[in-house]
Amino acid sequence: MKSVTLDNWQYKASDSDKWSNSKPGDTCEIHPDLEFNGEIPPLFEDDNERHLQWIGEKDWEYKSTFQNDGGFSTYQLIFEGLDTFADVYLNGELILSTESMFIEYTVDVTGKVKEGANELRIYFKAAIFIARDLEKKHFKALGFNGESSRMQIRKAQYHYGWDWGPNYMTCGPYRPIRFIGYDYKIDDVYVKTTIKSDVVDVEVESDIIADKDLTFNIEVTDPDGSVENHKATVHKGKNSTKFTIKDAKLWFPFSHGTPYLYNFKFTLVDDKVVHEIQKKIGMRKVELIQETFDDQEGTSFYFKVNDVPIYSSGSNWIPGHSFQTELTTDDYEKWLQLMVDGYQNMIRIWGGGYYEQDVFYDLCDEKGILIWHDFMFACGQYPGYKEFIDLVSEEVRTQLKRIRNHCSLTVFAGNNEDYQVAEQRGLTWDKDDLSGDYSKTNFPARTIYENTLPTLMKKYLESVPYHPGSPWGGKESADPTVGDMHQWNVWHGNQEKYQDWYRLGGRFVSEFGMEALPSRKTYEQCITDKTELYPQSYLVDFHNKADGFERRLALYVIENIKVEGLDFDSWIYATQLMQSECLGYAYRCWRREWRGDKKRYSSGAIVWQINDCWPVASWALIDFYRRPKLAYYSVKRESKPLGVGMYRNQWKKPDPNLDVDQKEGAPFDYREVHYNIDIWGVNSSLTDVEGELKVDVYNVTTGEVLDSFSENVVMKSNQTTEFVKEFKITNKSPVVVYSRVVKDGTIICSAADWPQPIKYLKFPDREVKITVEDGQVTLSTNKPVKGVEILLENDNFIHDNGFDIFPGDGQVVKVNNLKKTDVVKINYYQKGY
Ligand code: BMA
Repeated sequence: MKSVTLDNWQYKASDSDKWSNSKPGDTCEIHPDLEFNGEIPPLFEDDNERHLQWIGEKDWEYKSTFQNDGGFSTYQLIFEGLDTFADVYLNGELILSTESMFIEYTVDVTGKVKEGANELRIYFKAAIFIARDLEKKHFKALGFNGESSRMQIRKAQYHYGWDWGPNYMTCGPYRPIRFIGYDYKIDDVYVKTTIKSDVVDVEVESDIIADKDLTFNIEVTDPDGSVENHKATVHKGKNSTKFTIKDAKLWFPFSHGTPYLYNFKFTLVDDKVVHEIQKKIGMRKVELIQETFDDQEGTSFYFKVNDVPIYSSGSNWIPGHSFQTELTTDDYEKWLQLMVDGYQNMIRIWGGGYYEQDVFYDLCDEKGILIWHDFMFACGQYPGYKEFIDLVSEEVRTQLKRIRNHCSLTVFAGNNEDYQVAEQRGLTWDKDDLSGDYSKTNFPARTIYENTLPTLMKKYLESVPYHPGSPWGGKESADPTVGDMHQWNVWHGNQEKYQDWYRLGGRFVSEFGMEALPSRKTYEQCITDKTELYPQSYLVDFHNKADGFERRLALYVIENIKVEGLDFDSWIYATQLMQSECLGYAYRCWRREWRGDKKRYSSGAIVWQINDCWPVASWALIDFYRRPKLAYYSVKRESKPLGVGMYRNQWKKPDPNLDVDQKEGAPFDYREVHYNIDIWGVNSSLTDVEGELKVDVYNVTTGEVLDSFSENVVMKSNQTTEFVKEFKITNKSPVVVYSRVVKDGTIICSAADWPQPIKYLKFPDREVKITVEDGQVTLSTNKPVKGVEILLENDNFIHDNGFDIFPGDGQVVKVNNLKKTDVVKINYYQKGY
């Protein structure tokens, strides 16, 4: 077998004769190519997006040549991804017409390919016009984000613009195109594993192309490097080879063990090796547990890996760039390492992007990150006519076959929020109708989510759970007691206070979020007119695509944070501190509800969103240039294997002379408010941890310690342990409660609970001291300090930021590559008091 990946591409507009060289590499998209050659201004700068819409309204052509040295009986061209409507010509002859960006197309070109040089030319039609024609022919779909015709075509939906991304309708051969020649081939290989304690039954399903029996060798290298060989005779078509692996090292997410991988080398042998494939395989069993409770409504929703219940703490992942050909292996490596460094064990590939590049899945396997994978439908009313379902089925068949050997795949969901669109836009959705064919209703895509996709999952990837949508479950998709939910009543919806996250949680919150601006450096990189660098400027606003963002950002900042000023730096800090407080709050409240067997009331918090696809103010924890916002760190602190949680309960004494109904909610109920605190510990490790809980209660304004106590605690493994119930705190002064668990003289986890909202607090006479050494910064303070931000001139990775510090417990923060001589500045909440 010989394989050649096409490169050295050239492109031109269909109405021009001038060919230009594409960016070097084997994959292309038209926008980056035009930018590369200076034919357009930088795509992400200023408001250039507004002036570059014409690119998506044109047809474009690509061409490349490849060499055929001959010598084989069969030749194929494999198109891993063409975006989207393409006519493909081999030496002038039409060999393929495509309609889906998500299908991997294979074309037999035996007899069509010449010996020597061959030319491949691809004509890409402007998808936007085809989608609009389809919409006229079929129906005008309802949805959120992008134009309504997007639902008619199988193209990454965020190309239409989203509430965090620009509208760039690109095209091109965005995934590799391979020319292969062979006599015999392993067409497909699928490793199925069945875990029985430490013995694993392995079945290798292979699909062989050959006209005679051949030898099939499987060389298995275990994580320690020992090698085992298995040999079989295989014939044309499907084959099954079975063996067992003893004392298997099982794959676990990094949060609960080691992500061990085995290397499988498959060789097909005639008189010599004719084809070889290698795959990294993790041995694991994954289950979605939806069981009833003895004492609460609904059902659980959590994952077990190798029988271990897993609390999922993680992020939603949108495409890492508006143009995915721009992403390198190094980018993926760094993004996914940020997940691991932030203790986030689950990443959700959201349905408005694309099936990820191979390297994404490879790295999740390697690093031990669980993947929640949506199918590629988002926020819309999709068609359900036969040709559309056939197209989707082919997409799913080719994609599942490509990725199904990856052990990090944990669950597939049918779509993102399409049930929510159906509910909110009044589509017909008779939940008792389980006929499986809804093509005649105005919610035709139910056929896809409840019939087509589960059938294909059963056929190609039965070992991974399927869930019809995200969110899905219960009487409606927002049901907090069944299935997953997207909690957008903070920010969107009725704009609840984030202090109320506690009652807004559910069994598994797969989306919730809060916006913040990225750092000043990020704006300086994408805005050329420096007079525009202020919070309300046209260009700063242009780099925010969220509906009503001005009102919502202002609402949450003004409700919670004392703003130092409306200059750029103060506003950026205020939005970031607010986002950090808001999201930390959510993780803390919900993780408490992971209460052990039969009491796993809340089992996952997946924040919207970890990344951006261009420089923008969004819900991202980390901006496009990979600069973490403060919220990345608050989520990190709440996701650590060991943690302390606190919740401040408040109540008022009943007054027999007061008609509370009349007063409640009004600003004139002046009864005294009383406070007490619950304190608990969380431990996601698989062993109990003992320590000493130490609690100090400070007057925030004076820094005086008003109360202290300590007690021995045991943090039970893989669940929450309640430590202290309703510890009374004074209401005579604003107090912060600082708790930590100490083991062998070291603080193993800590947290602070501040009076809410923090805008009313005062922080006079703070003295924060900072020492810079190679690799670390040490901070100490005379009185409690909130939201300390370390600021560097360069982008060296800081391991913690935006934290609180207390007298006596200085903070040591690691900073990669920090030199003693580097300039390190700090900022903290109300520093300028
Ligand atoms: C969600 C997502 C996205 C969107 C985000 C923020 O519901 O599924 O569609 O970007 O909200 O509005």
